[in-house]
Amino acid sequence: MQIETITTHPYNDQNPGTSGLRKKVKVFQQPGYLENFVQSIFDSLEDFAGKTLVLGGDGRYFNRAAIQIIIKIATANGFGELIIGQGGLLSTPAASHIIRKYQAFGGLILSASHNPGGPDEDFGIKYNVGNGGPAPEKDTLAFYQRSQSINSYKTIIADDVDLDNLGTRQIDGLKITIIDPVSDYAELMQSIFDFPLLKQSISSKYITLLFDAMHAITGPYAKRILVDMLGAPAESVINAEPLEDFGGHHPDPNLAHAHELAEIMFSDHAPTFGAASDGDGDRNMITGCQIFVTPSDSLAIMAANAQLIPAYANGLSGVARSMPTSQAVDRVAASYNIPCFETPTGWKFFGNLLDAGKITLCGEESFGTGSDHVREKDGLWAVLFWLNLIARKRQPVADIVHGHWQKFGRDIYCRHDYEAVETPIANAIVEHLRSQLPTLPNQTFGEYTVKFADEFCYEDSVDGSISRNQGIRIGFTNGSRIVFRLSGTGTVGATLRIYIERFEPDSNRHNQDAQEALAELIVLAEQLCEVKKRTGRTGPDVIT
Ligand code: VG1
Ligand code: CO
Repeated sequence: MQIETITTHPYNDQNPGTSGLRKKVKVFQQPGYLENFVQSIFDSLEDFAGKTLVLGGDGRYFNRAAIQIIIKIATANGFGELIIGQGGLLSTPAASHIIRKYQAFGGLILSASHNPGGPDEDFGIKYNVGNGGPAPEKDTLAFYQRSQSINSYKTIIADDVDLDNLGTRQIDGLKITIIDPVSDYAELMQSIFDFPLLKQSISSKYITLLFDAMHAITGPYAKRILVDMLGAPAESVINAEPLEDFGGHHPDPNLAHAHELAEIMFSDHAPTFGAASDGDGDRNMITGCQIFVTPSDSLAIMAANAQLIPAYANGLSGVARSMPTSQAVDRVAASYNIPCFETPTGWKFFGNLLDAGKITLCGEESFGTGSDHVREKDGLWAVLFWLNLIARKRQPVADIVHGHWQKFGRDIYCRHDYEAVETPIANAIVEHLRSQLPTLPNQTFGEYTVKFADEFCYEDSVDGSISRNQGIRIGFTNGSRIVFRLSGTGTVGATLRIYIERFEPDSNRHNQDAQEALAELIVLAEQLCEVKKRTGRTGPDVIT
């Protein structure tokens, strides 16, 4: 094997965000850019010589080229085996499972998730550790610090590796195994859910379904599991072919971007169940005939009914949600007398709690739910969970949701995103909010009195690590909240996210439109942060 050391110069912008390093493809294509970041990761890790690295991505533009580059750098740095998804493909949850199942040292996942793809769009890379989960903050900080002083990377001179033929081959002492990206994951799903019941419910047409893969990674997974294994008709999976540019759309499963699915689910020929997933397969959107389930409600409903699912029949050890996620799951945890943790945004904060067995289920308002079966959020798992619930409860989605609200009350919830705001303006908004924190408590705005106003600081109960500045929270005496934070996944300017919620115990008022029910808090949020005034915009770019 001929190892080469290539001289390079550092780039100053390789600080991973909420979920890895995400930049425009053109940024990643700069000489040495990807190479520097990968070498910085390897330079920050210890004791991996001869060990296994898992490699795969969501198939977006630059995926294949990046994989070839990484194979060579990983080889030169001394890994002993690479496990790669066929065609360079692995969904994020499948990659997490494969790292765990084959006891790999770690993995590199290539994705910018729900961000658009193509030569002028986004690319991303993140490192997952041996538990299958995203590298914790101390690691991502080390990667960034190393990237600021890196001056060379190691690679080998070799031909590109054939990514398309399954099997194991030896290249200069290195073992490369190309695996089917779906098989191990499908087997895992079969071990969690009641496949015979699902098959029966689908073949009897009690459940009719539509899954929108959004031309992203879950197409092959959904076809194998929903169609081949569970017997759903082939046309149940739409936009099933992964495309490098996701067909020109945002592979973001919400009502705005999964509009093809949304239109059908709110039409008079809607199936009983509809769902979508994102670019890398870790997000999920759940809908039923004429109803959209907010991700926060979905998490709460899953927690409340988990015992109906074979893998969770013995109950949950605890649950967790990210801070901006609604408090719906907290009510379930309180009523079941199990712990509920509040973590910062991003899946990396759930890893320790899952590893320590403190939680079984967790989720985020951003269309993410998962459990201890992997260490990432998992889109198709959530879909199968809901299908299994419908089949067991023999109730349509709308009845399940309304029944849940009746029992626990409804946490009416929405998120407003102002995208690509000029960074100095966004920073000034945050500063402006920060400056008000000391004087907000006890102030009254209409029917809302501020109970607390702070910047969320998280102390990990397992390793004691502290993460500061994780979003601005304003809580009211009646349990309502407004949360503000800047996105850590965007690639253009800054995105301001405003999360708004209000608890409605009265079941006569559960069927309100969220925007109407939250109107007063929405006005108050603007009064506090002045995003419209400061940007000259008239409203948010995306409402979820
Ligand atoms: C967003 C979501 C966050 C999620 C993250 C990664 O981050 O808000 O909840 O964990 O995306 O999801 P941010 O920093 O932009 O708010 V994915 O599907 O992009 O891996
Ligand atoms: Co994703």
